[in-house]
Amino acid sequence: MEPKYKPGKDDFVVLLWAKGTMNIEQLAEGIAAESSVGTFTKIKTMNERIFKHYRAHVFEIIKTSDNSGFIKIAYPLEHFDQKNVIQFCASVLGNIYGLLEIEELYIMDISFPEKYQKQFKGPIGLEAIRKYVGTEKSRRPHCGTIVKPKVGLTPTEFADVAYKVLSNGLDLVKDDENLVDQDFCRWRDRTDLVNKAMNRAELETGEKKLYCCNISDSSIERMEKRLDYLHSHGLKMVMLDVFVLGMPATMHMVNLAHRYRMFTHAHRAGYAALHRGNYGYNFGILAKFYRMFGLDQLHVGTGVGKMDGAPHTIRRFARLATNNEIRASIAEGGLELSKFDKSIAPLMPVASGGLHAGLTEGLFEIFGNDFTMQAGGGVHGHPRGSEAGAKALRAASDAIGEGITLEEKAKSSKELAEVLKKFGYIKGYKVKTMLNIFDENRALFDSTVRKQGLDALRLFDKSFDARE
Ligand code: RUB
Repeated sequence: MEPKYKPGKDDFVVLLWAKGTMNIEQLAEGIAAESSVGTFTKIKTMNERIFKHYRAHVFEIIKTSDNSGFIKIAYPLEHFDQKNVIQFCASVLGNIYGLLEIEELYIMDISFPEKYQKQFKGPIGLEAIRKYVGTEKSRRPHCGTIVKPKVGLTPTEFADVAYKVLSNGLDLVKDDENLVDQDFCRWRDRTDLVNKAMNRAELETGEKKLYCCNISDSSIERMEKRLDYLHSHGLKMVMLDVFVLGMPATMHMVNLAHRYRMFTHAHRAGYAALHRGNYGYNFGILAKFYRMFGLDQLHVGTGVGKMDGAPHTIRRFARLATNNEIRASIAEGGLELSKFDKSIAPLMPVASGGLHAGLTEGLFEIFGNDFTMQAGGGVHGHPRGSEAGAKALRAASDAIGEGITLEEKAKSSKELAEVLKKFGYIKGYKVKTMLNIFDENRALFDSTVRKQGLDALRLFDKSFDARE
C-alpha cells in the first residue's frame, strides 16, 4: 500500500470492490501484483527498473471490514501496449478474477489517460447523426423501433412493418440482436425490401430515415461482405452486437464502416453477465471502450423500462456517451472524474428495453434531449397497431423538442393519448424527484457505501427506482 502515491495524468486509475479470505490489504496487493509485475513469490528476475516503472500502485483502500473494501490502483502508462486494447484487458480485467483468495471482485470504473486514448479515432458521432436526420435545430430525441417479433417475420413482413413506422414519424428501424441471416429472413432480402420501404417513406415524409441492419457474425468475411453491400446500396447505419462480437471484431467493423462514413449502432446483448452482481465489471467501463472504439450509437439502458439500472446509474452512462468530462461518486459506482480526449466525439446514447411513449418525460430527465428512444413492444403493441404506435412515439419526441408535457401533446395526438391510457404515464417530475433526492443526499450515500460496501450501492440502485 502506497498512501502517498498520487496518480499522474499518464496513470490509469482503477476503482474496484474486493472481498476475500485474506485481509483487504493483502487482497489489494495480490490484485495489483497479479495484474502487473507480480507472482506468488519473490523472484530473482525482478529488478529495480521493472519494479519502479511497471508495477501497479495500490494508493487507497476504503476498508468496509477486515477482508473487504474498495481499492484504488494506479497503473503506469508504460505498462501497456498503447496500440492494443486486448493487452490492457488481459492485464487489468484478467487473471485477478481467478485468484483463489477472492470471493467478490467487481471493477467499478477505470480512467484512461488521454495519451492512451490517442490510439482511437472515436465516433463520427451524435451531431453527425442529428445532421443526417435533420434534427440539429429541433434537438428532439430521435425515435425508433425494433421490429417485433424479434425473429420469425419474413423479409416482406419485416419491410411492411418498417414502411408503416417510418412513414408515420419514426427516424429509425432496426433488427433485434438475435436476427441476422436466418432462413426465414435472409439479410440481403430483408435489406433490399427495407431499403425500398425506407426510400418510399423518405419521399413521402421529406425526412431522412435510418435502418440498422444487424450484420453480427462469427465470420469477419461475411460481415465485411454485408457491410460492402449495405454501403453500395446507400445505407448509412449498420448494427453490431458488440459484446458478443468481442473487441477486435467490433473495432475492425467500426473502422471499416467509418471508412465508408457509415454510422455504427451498438447493441450490448450479453454485457449484463459481467455487469450485474458482485463479480465482474461495470457496463460504464465497456461504454468508455465503445466510445473510444468509435461506436456512434450505444444502448445504455433506460432507468424507466424493463432492464436493470436506476435513473442515476443510467444518467451516468448517458453522460459517458455525451460528455467529455464526467464527474461521479462512489455511490454511483464511478470515479470522481473521467475524461475523454477532445478527439473522441460524443456518441448518441440509445434508451431501449420496455419503453413506450408514456415514459418519454422520465427519459428526458435522465438523458436530456440527446438520445434515441427505441420502443419495440411499445410501438407494435399499440391498440391500433404499428402505425399508430409510431405516431405516438413521434408525438412524444416532438413534445420534448417543443418543451411541452405529454399530457398537453396528447390533446392533439389521439395515438399518444391511447398509449398513455394503455401503458400508463410516468410524469417527468417523478424521475426528476428521484434524481434530485439522490443528488441532494449524495454525501450521505457516499459515506454509507464507504462504510457498508458494494451491497449498499446495490440497495441504492434498487430503492431509487421510479418504476411501480
Ligand atoms: C427492446 C429490445 C432490446 C433491448 C436490449 O424491445 O428488444 O434488445 O433494448 O436491452 P422492447 P438494452 O422495446 O420490446 O422491450 O438496451 O438494455 O441493452
